[in-house]
Amino acid sequence: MPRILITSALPYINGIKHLGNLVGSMLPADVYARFQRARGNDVLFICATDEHGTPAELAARAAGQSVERYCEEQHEIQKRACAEFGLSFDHFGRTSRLPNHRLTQHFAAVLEKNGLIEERTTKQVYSVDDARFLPDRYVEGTCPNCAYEKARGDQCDNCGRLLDPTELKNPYSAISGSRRIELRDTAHLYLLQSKLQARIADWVAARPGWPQLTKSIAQKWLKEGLQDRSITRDLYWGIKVLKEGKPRPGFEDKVFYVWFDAPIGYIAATVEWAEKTGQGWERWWRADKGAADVRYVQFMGKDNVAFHTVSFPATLLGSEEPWKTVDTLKSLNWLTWYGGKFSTSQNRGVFMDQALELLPADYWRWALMANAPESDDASFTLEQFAGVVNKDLNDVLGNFVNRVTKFCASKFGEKVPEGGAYGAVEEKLIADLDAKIALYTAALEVMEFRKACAELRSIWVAGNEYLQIAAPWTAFKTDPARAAASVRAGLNLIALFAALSAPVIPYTAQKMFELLRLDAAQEARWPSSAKAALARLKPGHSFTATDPLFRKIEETEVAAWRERFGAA
Ligand code: B3M
Ligand code: ZN
Repeated sequence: MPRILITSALPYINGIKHLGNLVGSMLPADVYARFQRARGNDVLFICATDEHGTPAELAARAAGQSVERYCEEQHEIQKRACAEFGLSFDHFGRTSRLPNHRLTQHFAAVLEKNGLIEERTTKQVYSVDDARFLPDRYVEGTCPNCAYEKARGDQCDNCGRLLDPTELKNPYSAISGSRRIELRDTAHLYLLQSKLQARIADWVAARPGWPQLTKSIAQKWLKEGLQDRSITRDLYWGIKVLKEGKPRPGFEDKVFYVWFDAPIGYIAATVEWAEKTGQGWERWWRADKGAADVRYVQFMGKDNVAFHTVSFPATLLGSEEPWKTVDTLKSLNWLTWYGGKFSTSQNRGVFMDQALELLPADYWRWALMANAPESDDASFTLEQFAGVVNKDLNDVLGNFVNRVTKFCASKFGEKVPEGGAYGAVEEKLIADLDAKIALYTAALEVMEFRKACAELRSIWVAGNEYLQIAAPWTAFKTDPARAAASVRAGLNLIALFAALSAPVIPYTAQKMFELLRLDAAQEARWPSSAKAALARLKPGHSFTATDPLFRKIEETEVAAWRERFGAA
């Protein structure tokens, strides 16, 4: 059985994620994981919260909590929201747990042994009043590029430029606001990525199948030439820096940089999963322990691609140990909120917990995946969301299920009717469906989700068209056997639609199986032939006609949500 390892970019711990983050990595990864499981593959789907770095410390401080407590609480909040969205992780770990400490320290040690880590003393921003160095976001000031006055030490939010804290003009401490800032000498560990240039270039070249967005980002970084980068920070919260198993002299108040330990977190979260389930983790990660035939697929937003095509591979390849590296990397563009940024502080956009207060997960899952920001950035608007839900889910899928079950219940009772045989209309339906299922399957296989959703929608449409042509309500008066055959086809289509829709709208698929009194776990197998699918339910099989699967979104609701979420 083919084995597929799937990881989603690890959501940062500082607060619940918005719809853009969700569709940027976790949701498409889930759709893909569900699809591959239904195909009968052995899937391991791993995610975790990314908990180190200055944003975690600053957010904890703002919340008046210790950073340990803050991360623990936020992890639980995110974990719950992910579960409620149906994200089917085999494990949702934490980068602050012990396995990640061990592995991160292990990698640093072997990289150093291989001559790829060097201690360098450089000038860093120091706050006299806070009596500490100010890494990354701990310092703010004027952007050297665009003169924005509240640029952060690691990046300017106005022009997007990545910064080094020492580049800021008029710097001040983000902790105390103090402007008594000096540059002082301090030592840090540098990963000598420049030595790995050829190695990484060869490795990238050996992966020609990468999607275009991924390839172009990797090529851009390689072309600019890999820079040595500092992998430690003057921070309290993080993974301690060791030398031969003991605190490294001069590094007692330092920890590893969050982007060094975060991707190692994929492996560490797999170790957590293994500890939880009693299974082996090495067969997923070590080529010498059976992982050579694992296919590893990563999902992430485009801003994370460089870290996964260059930095993390540098860690893995530089170790000279047989670690599994990524085979296919699916990257997504931005989903915007009415063309702008989602923002907690400015109250713009819907966040994961709020979304589920408004409507069930599948409404969002469908709208987000059908409009996934693949070829370009895409804008999310509540108007478009309501339109997609009302049309695709209500008018097309929901209506189909409702019509078939209600009509059958009223004319034949709540069981699959007997009599009649499939004829030319059904032959055509089957041929039509086989072609569409093949296209849908192929789109999911190459992770083109917008296209996949369009194919799935057209499969639902084909069901409605069939019903229009077969018109059992008319046939019933003159030829009840013909009506029985088409209702039987209709009920079987519900089961087929459920199996095909399950990766995208799993809760609805479950309801569809339940109304047909089928065991969702057994039926979830990927349909290979429409003909077999249409013969699945035998005459006499009972079902339960239920309420509509979806409800429409009213204009008044859209208006109220616009107000609440800052769309106006
Ligand atoms: N935490 C993504 C972010 O929060 C970052 C991903 C890490 S993946 C190893 O922007
Ligand atoms: Zn700027």
